[in-house]
Amino acid sequence: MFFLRARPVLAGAAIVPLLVFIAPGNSTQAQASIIGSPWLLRLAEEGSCPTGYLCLYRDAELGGGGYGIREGRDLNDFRGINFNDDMSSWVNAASTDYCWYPDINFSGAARTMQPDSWDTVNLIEDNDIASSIENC
Ligand SMILES: [Ca+2]
Ligand SMILES: [Ca+2]
Repeated sequence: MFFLRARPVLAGAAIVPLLVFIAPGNSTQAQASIIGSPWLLRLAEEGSCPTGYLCLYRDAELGGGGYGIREGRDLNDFRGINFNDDMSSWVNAASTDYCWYPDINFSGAARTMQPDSWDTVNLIEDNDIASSIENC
């Protein structure tokens, strides 16, 4: 006998927090130095990007969660936030240019992310290789 599985119903009243400040005390030492800093947001699964932040997402179409880095801050090594070679889309809601790099410590060919722009699907050759970002 077959049963049709009901589609999950999204409760209209349920409000999913778009942003969650990273609580201190998470896992590794490497993360501990960054986690808890108000300039680094953990983005929810279906997060939007707040003004003044550069947002990096794990999946295409700004999905999969990720991180928001407050304008003016750099991240030289994504391994420290368990995000190395994961980025598949981004939004630059900051007011300055940001660059991302395929290697840590701002190495490799820079890709520019202009203010008020986004890339919902990284090019195949750019997918899942980003390892650092900086104001540029
Ligand atoms: Ca990815
Ligand atoms: Ca890389």
